[in-house]
Amino acid sequence: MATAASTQEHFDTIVVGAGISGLYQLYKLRELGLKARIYEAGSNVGGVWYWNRYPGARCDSVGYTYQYWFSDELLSEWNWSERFPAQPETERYLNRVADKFDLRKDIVFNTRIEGAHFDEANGVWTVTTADGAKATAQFLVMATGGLSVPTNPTFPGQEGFKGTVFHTARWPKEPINFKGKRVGVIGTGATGIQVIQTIAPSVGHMTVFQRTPSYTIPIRNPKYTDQDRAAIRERYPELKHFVHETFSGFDFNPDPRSFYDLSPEERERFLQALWEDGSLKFWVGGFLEALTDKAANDEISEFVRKRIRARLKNPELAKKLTPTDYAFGTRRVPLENRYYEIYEQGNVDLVDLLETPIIRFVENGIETSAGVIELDIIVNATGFDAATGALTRLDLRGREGRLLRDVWSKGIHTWLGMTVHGFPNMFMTMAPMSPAAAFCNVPTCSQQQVDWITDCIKYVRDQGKQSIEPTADADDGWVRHHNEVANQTLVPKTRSWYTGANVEGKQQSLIAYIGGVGTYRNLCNNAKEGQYKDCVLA
Ligand code: N01
Repeated sequence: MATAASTQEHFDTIVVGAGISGLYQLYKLRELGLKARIYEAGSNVGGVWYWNRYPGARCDSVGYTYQYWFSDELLSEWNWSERFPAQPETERYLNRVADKFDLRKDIVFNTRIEGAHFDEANGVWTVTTADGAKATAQFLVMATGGLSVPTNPTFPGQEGFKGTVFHTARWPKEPINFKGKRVGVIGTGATGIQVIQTIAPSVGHMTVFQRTPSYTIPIRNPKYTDQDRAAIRERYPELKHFVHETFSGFDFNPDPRSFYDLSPEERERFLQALWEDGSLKFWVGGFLEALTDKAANDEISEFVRKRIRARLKNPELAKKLTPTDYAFGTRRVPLENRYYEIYEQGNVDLVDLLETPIIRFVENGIETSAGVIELDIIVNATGFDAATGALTRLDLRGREGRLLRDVWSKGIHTWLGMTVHGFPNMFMTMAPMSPAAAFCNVPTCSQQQVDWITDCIKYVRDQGKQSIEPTADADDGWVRHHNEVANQTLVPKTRSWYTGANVEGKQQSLIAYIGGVGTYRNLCNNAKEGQYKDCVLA
């Protein structure tokens, strides 16, 4: 492992973050023969899989599409145990990658980067760690993750609560004993649902504080046998290309037929088959009109609502847990496992915050407009300042000392979601205005972006140039295209982290490019083949 004492060094490239993108980026930079260093705030690799170790954390992507494709040896060695691997397995996988490719020797752990400044005179980036150490590099890759800055609710009286508060994205490594405890969970998104359904059977009593119910899909998660794995491996040579050509980075595409090509009965049968797949295929592998056409979406939303209601005996509960005021698929659709049944098992209460809002935290619990609910533990499953958060909280300054936070406060702009005008030689993964920020199976887009960034760095060096930066027109053009595509869909009409609505004061715009992973990749490839004509090389 690299040590903090050597941080005064100069590197060809500094990478911030040792998650899925950062690890692969380091591997690719080494292939180019560059001197590279990763700085990572955590004590180990894994990024989102290192931080989000809450009970029930599980990948909603099928495991064999949620992996690296660059090494046939790795592909042949790693055995996924089930269709949707739980957090420990994915974390083990990323550790295995770090060990196998000897990546740790160029990673400094337990080191948070607080700022990065571009020195125009010398054409270098200087990064500063939380303890004031500095290092310089020609290129900077912000592999800081799209979902790495947790958002905590700010209710009055929080500091006075005498129990324990956890955020799911900062979960301790030691197991928590919930036995006999009164537990409150705030939030019913993908994370809340996983944690609720997992710990509800073992807590004394649980109170779920729900503001918005989710549309969900029941997960189908068989364990794999050797035979299953052998069959899946046979598909790897094809899959490693195909995932990049799809709409959302999985191993399927939306159906080529229009919703209206089928009769209502045929549609019902088609949707039922997708439903029984027990995966996100129901969301992004059905009719594309689900995301663009209100009437089609209404029918699909009702299909899901009917199945949620049917799971609950208590009509009042069914009403509260069934979303009715937004369109299916315009917020992230969680997979669930016996989520609805836990509300009828006897020790779980649902508080609908639209009816009885939280007034404040008190010493012994949470006070809503209906009175105090006594709690020992509060779990905030309240989400993230997505895509922009990890970048705007830093003192990240480009040319003329311009702070990215200020630049984006007037409107987020990027070129291809990977670079920003005014920030030469700075690249980003999982950042705004690329599918990777929300509408992509993360490893697919992460690898595509890292490959593109690596090629771009190589091009600059091969040309004997020092820096590359998109023009202001390039950013403007990408923003226009991004918005045009976004506005053809129903997604911006719903408030969620996809639109920045979950963070006070955040720019309200669709955070991720929704034109499709394959389309995006083609646009990125065109930029490369066109020799980055939308950029200034100096
Ligand atoms: O966060 P969220 P998440 N008072 O923002 C509620 C990925 N993921 O951590 O919707 C009361 O979706 C909030 O209510 P509302 C996945 O991409 C992946 O669940 O704002 N409630 C909502 O219910 C996902 O989309 C996997 O009305 C408050 C919840 O908290 C993303 O992570 C697993 C509140 C936040 O939901 C984020 O999911 C899990 C307040 N003040 C997650 N503030 C895998 O596949 C917030 N809420 C591995």
